[in-house]
Amino acid sequence: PKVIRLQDYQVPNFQITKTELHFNLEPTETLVTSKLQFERNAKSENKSAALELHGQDIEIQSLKINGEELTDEQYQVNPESLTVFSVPDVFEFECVGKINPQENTSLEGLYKSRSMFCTQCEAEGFRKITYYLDRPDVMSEFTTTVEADKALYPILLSNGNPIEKGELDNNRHFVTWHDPHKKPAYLFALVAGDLSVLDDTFTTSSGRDVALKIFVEPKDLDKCDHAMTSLKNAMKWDEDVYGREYDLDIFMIVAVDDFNMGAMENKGLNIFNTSCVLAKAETTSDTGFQRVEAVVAHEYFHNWSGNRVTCRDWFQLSLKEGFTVFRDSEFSADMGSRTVKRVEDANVLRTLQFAEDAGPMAHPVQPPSFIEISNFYTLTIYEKGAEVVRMIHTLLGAETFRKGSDIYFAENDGTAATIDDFISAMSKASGKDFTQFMTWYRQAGTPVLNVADNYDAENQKYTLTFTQSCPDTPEAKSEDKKPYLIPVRLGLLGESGPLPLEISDLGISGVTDTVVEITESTQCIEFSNVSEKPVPSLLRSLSAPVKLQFDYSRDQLIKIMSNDEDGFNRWEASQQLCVQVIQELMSGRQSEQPVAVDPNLVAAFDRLLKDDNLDPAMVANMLSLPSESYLAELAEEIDVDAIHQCRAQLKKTLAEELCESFAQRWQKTPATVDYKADAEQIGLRSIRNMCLSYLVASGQEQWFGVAYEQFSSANNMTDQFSAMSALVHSDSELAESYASKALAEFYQQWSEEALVVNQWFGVQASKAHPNTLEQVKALMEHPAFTMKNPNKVRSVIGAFANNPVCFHAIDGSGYKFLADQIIELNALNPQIAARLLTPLTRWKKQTQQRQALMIEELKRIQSVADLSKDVYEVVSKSLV
Ligand code: B3K
Ligand code: ZN
Repeated sequence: PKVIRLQDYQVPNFQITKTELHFNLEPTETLVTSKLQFERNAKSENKSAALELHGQDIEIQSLKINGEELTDEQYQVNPESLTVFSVPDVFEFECVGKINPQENTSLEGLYKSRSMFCTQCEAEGFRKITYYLDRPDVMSEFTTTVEADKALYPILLSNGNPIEKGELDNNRHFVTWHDPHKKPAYLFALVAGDLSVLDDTFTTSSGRDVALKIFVEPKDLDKCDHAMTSLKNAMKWDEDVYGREYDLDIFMIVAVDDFNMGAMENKGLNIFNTSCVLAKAETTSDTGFQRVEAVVAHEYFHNWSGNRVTCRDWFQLSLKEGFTVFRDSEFSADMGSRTVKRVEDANVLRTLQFAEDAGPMAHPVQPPSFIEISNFYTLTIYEKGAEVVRMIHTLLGAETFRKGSDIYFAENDGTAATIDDFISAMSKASGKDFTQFMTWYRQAGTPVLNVADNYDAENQKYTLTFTQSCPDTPEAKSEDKKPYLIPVRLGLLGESGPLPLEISDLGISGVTDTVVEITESTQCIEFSNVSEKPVPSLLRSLSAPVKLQFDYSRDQLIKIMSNDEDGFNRWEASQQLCVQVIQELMSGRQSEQPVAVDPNLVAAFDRLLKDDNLDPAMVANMLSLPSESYLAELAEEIDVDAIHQCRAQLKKTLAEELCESFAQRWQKTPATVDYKADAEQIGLRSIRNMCLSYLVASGQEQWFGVAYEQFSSANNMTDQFSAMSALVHSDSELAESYASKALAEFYQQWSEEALVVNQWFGVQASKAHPNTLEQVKALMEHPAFTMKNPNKVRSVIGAFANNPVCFHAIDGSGYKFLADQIIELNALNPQIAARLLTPLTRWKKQTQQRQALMIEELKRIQSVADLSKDVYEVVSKSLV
């Protein structure tokens, strides 16, 4: 397979001014007629270039130029392209092609999801629909007619506004849509089905009414209210915070069951995975509600950051994704609790993105090359990309950042832009030089920021010495990497509170919180008039996506945990304290000299439980132990069993020793009555369920009964599922009968709700138990399971592959199982296959024995005939 490189970018030889499409929809034989108005691109150097169009799996019925059928000598068809050798400077190209949506299991292009037709074109799916210049810098005005059977597909949708509709012979009908905004083909969408709709309107700041419509299968109409509220909130927020108004008279969302990702921002017609639209108290947990709010907002925000201003090429993907994730994350922070949102984002970044940065697929936020672009919709492009934008926001301040975003939208509206265009706008707004900052876009790997301190009591001076480095990644050696500009937000804690900061070199004084810019490999910051030896609170709110190293004592961590002004760092200190204690248990285990859990941690947790002033959601987060994957991320060599056991041991010890405090906190936190997915109620449910999970972990049977009782009587999914999950994950044999009863009843109750059944699959596939693999195989035989639905695949196979103890079983059974599934999925759905492969590629930090087993399976996958580009790229890079 060919490597595509940023440095090879060339402007297109042609532009397509107008695109007219006609779809005659039939499940196995859809006819697509396209009429495209081409003209040579004035900016192209090749004035006599042949016309080369992208296209795949299309059966050509007819090809015309300016109305004349092409003869066989005038063109050539290859598996992925069509070349017309000689064309005029301006012409109309017409193609009639036949495609088979029914057999399209890749879920890219036009396909069927249950009884409806839908599309997914980003990044390169449009070429499976018709021959086209399928690249984001070719933008065209689309008019689309959809024709189908009227009874089976009463609803026919595409981008823009409906301009004509009518009846046809044979019980067929059609609707024509026109999108006045020029767009690249990846933003094209079409939907046809028997759908119900939730209607609403939004009046924009300039007084225009926009019709809002959410289309779902009739059975799901009662689960659309939250998405609609989230949409309206997002529309208002984008006006208030970014001055961005919606630009069409209609905005539609369609929910489909079979979808590779979360959702897609097609112009005026967003298509969503049902899991990111549907929400109802009884069937959806708090995290589900929050995900719906975030994804609805994310896709809506793309209307400006993505659609009005799109990407020149796919190397600029983070231009729209990083910026839009930053926007949706700030929106969620404004809708709920800012600190809680930051903790959640930091957890994802530090466990998943840092691991990606350290793995074989590590790439910069602007990758220099790829084989298959679908493999680059990554945590690095999205989450690290968002962190990079967040750092710009931190460095510039909200007001200047907004000025920069206004300049960016004004200068690039209606065009396909680059990351450099974005930075240039930020630079114009601020006068700041971003040359060094660009390292964040061009270098892969997670920087390590080491900090040491020194207190000079006599001169009342306190010095922090920062040393930065970045580990080797596939594209560059550590010693060849340039230093980053790292914004470090910090404060100093004294005995009785925050100390005033005086940094004369930087002209800072009189504040207790500030941002310093670290630009050198080694750099000192000197504070004056420091009256006592402080505890530094560093990298507040995770002000940069780096690994911070400071040799904190446990006393210092406890101090930050209880006193810091920055809520994020209080949480962070509680996590580091737990990490230290778990690591201590692990070394005890290794040297066969068991150690006891540090009583200071127990006491700190006890104080937290009794603290009524702290936000309950934050207490729950602070009581939540670092995940096994985060602990693995921190380890030099991963011992999955030790991590699992020591973490479980800590949880059990805390549960036993603080049983009474957990019980008290649980008792005095009322169960919520009328479910609302607001920050207050979510906080209450999270602390209550956190307490219950500890109480169940204590192993006392009375709590199994309590959990079972909560499971059966809960009026919302959060309480019901948390209780069941606590029982399922308990390692006590006594809990087993409660857990299996709950699991059986849960399925009985929810067998008709696909998304709830997925949760039921997931909890069983993530249980750390020797029987889990057998159980997973049994679940794959369950009538509700199918390899063709990505949500099902993720909830069974994906959950298992991210269940460390079971996936890494020392007999290699987990690896072999996953490889078998990848091989099957490679033929069905390459994108999902490649994505699911990730855990198997992370062999470097595993023990020798496991490494060998993992590599063996990777090689087995590599040797499969007809390997998709997607799987080929991931496997081959992970075997280097
Ligand atoms: N832009 C889409 C992602 C499409 C991925 C295709 N492989 C969703 C989003 O980020 O909003
Ligand atoms: Zn996006």
